[in-house]
Amino acid sequence: MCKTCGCHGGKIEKLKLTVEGMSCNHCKMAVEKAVRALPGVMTAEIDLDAKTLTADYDPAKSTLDDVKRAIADAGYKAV
Ligand SMILES: [Cu+2]
Repeated sequence: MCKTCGCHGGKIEKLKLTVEGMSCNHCKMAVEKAVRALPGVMTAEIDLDAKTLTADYDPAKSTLDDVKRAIADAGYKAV
């Protein structure tokens, strides 16, 4: 069983991405909000100093490409 949401389906995976273009706390919030809005994303956390995003997500609901696209749509670049 999934500890995060209590559901029985899906396998939650972790992803780590470098995000370029963030310079302040507002950028951090914007990227986190965009990624969290995706279906299947449980958590999204930005480390502004390291420029990294870590997230727990269900790859059956959103793919890595979906996450990258959401970041791009918010105005930043995932590498
Ligand atoms: Cu900013």
